[in-house]
Amino acid sequence: MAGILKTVLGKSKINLSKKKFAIVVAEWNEDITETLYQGAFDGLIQLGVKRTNIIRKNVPGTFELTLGALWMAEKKEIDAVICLGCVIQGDTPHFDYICQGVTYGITEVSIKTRKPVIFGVLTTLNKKQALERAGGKLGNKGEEAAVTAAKMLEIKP
Ligand code: DLZ
Repeated sequence: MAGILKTVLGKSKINLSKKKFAIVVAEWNEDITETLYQGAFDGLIQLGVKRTNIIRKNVPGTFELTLGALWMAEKKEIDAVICLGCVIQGDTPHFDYICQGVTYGITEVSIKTRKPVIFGVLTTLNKKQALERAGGKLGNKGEEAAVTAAKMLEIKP
């Protein structure tokens, strides 16, 4: 178990057994985003979330995470949304547009719906950096996203 999850499990007071989470997953760079999904899913389970209270929604690419997140966050029964994607820099400025679009988009969904919408998007210069953050030497950012979602529900007024 990763350090961050252990720390949260040790301190957390919130009972997550009745909380419902949506995980929105981009299909671009699928090998990476599947690992992020596994990290987020396993993290939520270890934090006490019921398997049946985790709803997965796939979208084509990271750019579409915004609308996928909005669809999920607008559902009354969903308490928090986790967005997972991986954008790897190429030869054109496409990377910047996708990253900027999804960053603003997810922020807006969160503010509009007043629900935690977590930014679990890797924005890396190459595949090696992505692999390091998807179950590699730098942990699994999907698991960190799950912890962040749980923390936000804990501090929600
Ligand atoms: C087009 C595109 C490119 C070039 N690179 C990525 C990427 O690295 N990661 C990712 O998640 N999506 C990429 N996409 C697809 C866009 O997110 C989006 O699906 C398309 O531009 C269609 O709106």
